[in-house]
Amino acid sequence: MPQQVTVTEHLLLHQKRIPGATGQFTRLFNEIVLSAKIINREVNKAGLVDVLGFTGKTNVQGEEVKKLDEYANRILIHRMARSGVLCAMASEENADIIEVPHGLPVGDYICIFDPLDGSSNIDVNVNIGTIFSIFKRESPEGSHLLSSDVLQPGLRQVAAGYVLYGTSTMLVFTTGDGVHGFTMDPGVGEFLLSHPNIRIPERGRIYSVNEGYYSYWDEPTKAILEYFKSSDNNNRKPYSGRYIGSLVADFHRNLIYGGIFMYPADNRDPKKPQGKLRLTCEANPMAFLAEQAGGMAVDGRNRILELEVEHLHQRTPLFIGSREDVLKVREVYREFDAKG
Ligand code: FBP
Repeated sequence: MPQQVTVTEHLLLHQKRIPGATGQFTRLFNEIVLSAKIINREVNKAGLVDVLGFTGKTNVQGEEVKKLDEYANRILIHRMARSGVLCAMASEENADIIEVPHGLPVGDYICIFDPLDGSSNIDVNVNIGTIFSIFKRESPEGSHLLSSDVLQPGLRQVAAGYVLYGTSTMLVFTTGDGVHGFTMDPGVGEFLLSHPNIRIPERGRIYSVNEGYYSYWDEPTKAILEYFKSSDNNNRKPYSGRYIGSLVADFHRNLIYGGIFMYPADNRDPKKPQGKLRLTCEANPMAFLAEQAGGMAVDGRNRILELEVEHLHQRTPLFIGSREDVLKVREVYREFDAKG
């Protein structure tokens, strides 16, 4: 029988352990939970209402915007702005930093989000998600917000998480005190604690990558794939290939079963030499979760959470998941670099 602990109760328990905690955090999470419920309701009936397909607009990533993506973005911005605890937001869908509208109360927190991750899967009823990353401003409260307040390295996150709209709807997050999963009970309309203290297996049995891009990869990346597909690896048998095409869904499976998700750099598009995934709203929050669950996340050579953030929509290669598997990736890149 699940422990029937709600997100708010869990956060209040956590808050008690933080000297000087003000409750701002819990209020912010309450808005994330409410946004997730509203988006979940729309996702669940997507085929019945006019939210499938494209809006006809193109976003700052140069991607066509899906109606449900735009809907989720609108809900998150509206709810977050009314949390009373944010001084700024940023979204994968918006070119610039989103300030809290004048007249609404502000606070010290900054939330960066990918409103709907896995957009290529929206119209075909495959798992999608919402990803969020939370920082505290560094410049003095009440002073003019600086871009450096938003462009902080991932290791300065105070919380991160995702909502997975799947067979059940789950909220998985960390506040730097382990990773906890909550499952939506549709009968109650509440996220209830179902997966306390998630730990990712030290080594996995699954590799997750879009092999369709193999010919665009560099030699070390090809060698890494060969390692996971061969019997000459630490498992003494090939890893199993799984790729949903939604980072949240692929990451969540590996978090529970063990394994590695990879979105390497490729030379398909000279404008995107660092691959597709965004550092601020995808790689950093997932890396914080992975490390808090005992796993690891690198760009091939460097720890994702230590990467300098130069701009809001910066992209990065991502190798994330079970510690031993990600260490292998870094080892292969270092061997290639050593050969020069
Ligand atoms: P969106 O946030 O626009 O959905 O892009 C990210 C993403 O969909 C990830 O969820 C997923 O891992 C990846 O792109 C799939 O990319 P590809 O179709 O190139 O394999």
